Amino acid sequence: MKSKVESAINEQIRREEFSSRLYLSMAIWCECNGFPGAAAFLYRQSDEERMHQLKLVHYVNDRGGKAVLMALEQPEGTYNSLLDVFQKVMHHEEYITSSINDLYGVTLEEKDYTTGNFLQWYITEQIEEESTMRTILDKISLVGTDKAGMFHIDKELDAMTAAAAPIPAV
Ligand code: OFO
Repeated sequence: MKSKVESAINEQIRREEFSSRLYLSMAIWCECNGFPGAAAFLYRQSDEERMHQLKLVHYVNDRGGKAVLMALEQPEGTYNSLLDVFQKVMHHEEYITSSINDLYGVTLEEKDYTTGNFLQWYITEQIEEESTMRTILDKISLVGTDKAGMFHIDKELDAMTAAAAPIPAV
């Protein structure tokens, strides 16, 4: 594996690991602030990000490179509201999408089409995740500060999480 591709993947491993910690931190805030459904959703999302990280780790190692873990910044632990949480989730997912696109760009520059092909999974995953997060964010924005509406959304997030397919082992 070319070193430029290897280090770009290692950067992405760091981002996915940070995503997992960020969503874990958000889940903790939700759990402590009366949103058990949102907490369940974000705990699961944190696990998903860990799976995204591991998938990259195995890929680099299987292709003759070496996955490297890097230092991570401390994720934000305090949020103003559930709206604030999901606005930040959305913003973060948009950032991840653009980082995956940049990584894909590196594989094209380096003519590493095998890795480019592997990254298609992440490109598709980002489309799905952005769409899910946008739907949740729209609903939260719609209810504003209405407590009954917020309660209902939290229940919906709980049901959504319970119905979600198990996270595949990688
Ligand atoms: Fe949606 O963040 Fe991982 O890839």
